[in-house]
Amino acid sequence: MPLPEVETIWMDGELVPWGEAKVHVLTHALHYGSGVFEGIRCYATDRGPGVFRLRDHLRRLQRSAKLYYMDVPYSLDELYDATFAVIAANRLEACYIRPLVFRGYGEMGLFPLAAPVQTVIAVWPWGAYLGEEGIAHGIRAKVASIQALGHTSLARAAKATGQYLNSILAKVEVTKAGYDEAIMLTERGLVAEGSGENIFVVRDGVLMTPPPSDGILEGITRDTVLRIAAAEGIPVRECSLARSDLVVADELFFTGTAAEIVPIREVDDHPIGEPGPVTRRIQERFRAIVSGRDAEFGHFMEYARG
Ligand code: PY5
Repeated sequence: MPLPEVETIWMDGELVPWGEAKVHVLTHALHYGSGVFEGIRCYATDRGPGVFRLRDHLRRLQRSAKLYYMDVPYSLDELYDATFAVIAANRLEACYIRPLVFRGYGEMGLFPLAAPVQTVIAVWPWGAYLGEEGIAHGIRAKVASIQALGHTSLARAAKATGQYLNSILAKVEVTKAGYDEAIMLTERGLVAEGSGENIFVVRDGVLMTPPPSDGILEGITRDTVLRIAAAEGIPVRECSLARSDLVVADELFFTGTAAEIVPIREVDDHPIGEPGPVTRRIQERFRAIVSGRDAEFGHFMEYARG
């Protein structure tokens, strides 16, 4: 992708020019998907670039690494400062942030513990992942035929690169069929999540979302929505959902860092309608938080130190 706005990437402790951030073709992660990553957003605020829940994302990165037997070779504070350094080096106010920790060159077997662990933090301007129109009026979603992998197949709680082969199959399947995003079911047929988003259902004023035990990524936007709901007095239930719960919902929406909060206006060709009042309220509160204008959740915005 051409990124004329971005000049520099943080790689293994240094800022390197965009074109020099390279790896060998025998990098372990390239062959086996042995990497873990994060997706984080930085927003323009009156106090300068503000990163949404940066420490929480970096903690999840460390947990993902642990689940795949990797030690992140940098402390949380080092990664925190590196994130702001690469944002500043590229003179960006708002951007997407992609930390990646992966097994590098040096081992071709499946016992990878001798391979070096490499760390990069890339940033780039990234608009609404499912489109501005989607945020405003909702998108069309479809349940994919490919299932979400369960707890017996891999470490579901990890955000690992290889796990996204599953999401790619779902996303391509529904996109080729003319839909905007895929919904994946568990092996037991329960609703898990989107290809890169968590999912919420509103019915009779109650906000519902599947629990982590149903094999979802514990999304940081999901957690934020649960906290917003508590603050706004919206009743919440974390509970398993069947496919039919989607069709009879009053409102449906996806949450994720790249996507943000995206209403679903149609699921499996059943109309849900224009974004409803609960979705709108949560979208508005989220927008206030990420623009640095929400006193109660002000601590979710993090800024360069010193
Ligand atoms: N579920 C999956 C499978 C995800 O990939 C993501 C995030 C989420 C849920 C939501 O998690 P969070 O709210 O913490 O972002 N997906 C990435 C993102 O940056 C990659 C999308 C291309 O949004």
